[in-house]
Amino acid sequence: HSMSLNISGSKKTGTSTCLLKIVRALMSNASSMRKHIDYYSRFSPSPLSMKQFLDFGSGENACERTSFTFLRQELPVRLANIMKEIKLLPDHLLKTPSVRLVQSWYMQSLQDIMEFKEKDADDEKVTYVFTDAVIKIPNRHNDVIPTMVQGGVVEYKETYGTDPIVSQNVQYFLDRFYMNRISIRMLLNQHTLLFGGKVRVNPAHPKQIGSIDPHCTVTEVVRDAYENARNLCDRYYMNSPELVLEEFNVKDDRKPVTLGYVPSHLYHMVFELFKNAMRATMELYEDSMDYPSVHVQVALGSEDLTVKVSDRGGGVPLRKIERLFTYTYSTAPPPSMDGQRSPLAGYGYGLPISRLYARYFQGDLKLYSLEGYGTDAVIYIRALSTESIERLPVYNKSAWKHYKTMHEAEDWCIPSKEPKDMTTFRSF
Ligand code: W6P
Repeated sequence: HSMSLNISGSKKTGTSTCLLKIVRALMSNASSMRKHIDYYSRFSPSPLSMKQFLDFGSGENACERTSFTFLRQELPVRLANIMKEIKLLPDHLLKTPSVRLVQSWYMQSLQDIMEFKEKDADDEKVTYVFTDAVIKIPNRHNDVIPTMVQGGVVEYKETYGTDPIVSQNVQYFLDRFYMNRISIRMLLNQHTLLFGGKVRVNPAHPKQIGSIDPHCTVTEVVRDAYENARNLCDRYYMNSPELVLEEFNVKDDRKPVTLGYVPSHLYHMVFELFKNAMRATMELYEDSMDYPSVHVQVALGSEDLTVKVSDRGGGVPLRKIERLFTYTYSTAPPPSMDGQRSPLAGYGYGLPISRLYARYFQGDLKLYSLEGYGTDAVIYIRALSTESIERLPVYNKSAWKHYKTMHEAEDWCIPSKEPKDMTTFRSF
């Protein structure tokens, strides 16, 4: 803002003075941004519980002013924490164009919010303009995931090969980076949906509190995800496995399982699991006209809500399970029919990101496989809205250590393929 004034206000000065002013403005801007990042990164992010999200957005409680004052502190804290962590990446990675581009997006978004630093929260015009700014931020970051994978994995691999320590650090970083991103988008989205329209109800989902359904019917989301995965499957394989769905509600067996949750997060996870289950099934049974069904069990207990997706697609050996959650492994092109990629293969990092969605509210996503038979994929979600609390990365000494610690030798023996001739030890 001040820069454009400077430029238009210096018409009468020579070109060199004008340029000098621009350069000065840019430099002072960069240094003030550095100060903001240093300042806000010293705060720890404040995790919210599902209950807090719900209480805040319900009835007369919802208040744009309160949301404004919370977000103008919390967004810079979450942005600055992760921006500091980006800077801990190995130098050669930091220098890739992709990582630079992502950094510039974060810088711009932080700057957008810093505009409101000294503004009067009681001025309706201020909160109105803030909400407009909040609406615009997520779009800028739409391509963060493919861009980061491009920079952190593809560009890096091409130039430097695969160092296991670097891969481990990249995995650690991407998990924390994406979790931070999920959390920031959650905050921005809640604010937008609650205050961005004329009324606080989402016309498409009037019973939702922003993106949260206080009574999310789990089987409805499961059926929806199944139908959409099945459509993809039918189009590529000309057939698809059936769904068998069961639910168990410990509290009241006559009532469907519901909970306060973000339906789109649940959908994302279950859709990903269906795609994997269907792909495994179709590729194992190929042209047999009959395919074993995908079984889903939904159970609500006192602590957990569990969703298990079971397929009989032949399973995965234990040794290869971990790599399904690895960003660096899963970007390799998957096996394909007729040279065409299966649409069920997704982007390749669907599983690690689905696990982050599960973990975001203190749940988890695990795979249990019986090689030669099939796979159980299990989503765990906290049943209580007071226990569903955002799980957020924080930039501190202990995070710093993860990047800077010299990884020493393995503290487990390496199994040798050719065991020592045991007769050497014979004492008889
Ligand atoms: C597989 C591999 C997999 C990953 C995730 C979910 C289900 C399945 N089935 O064979």
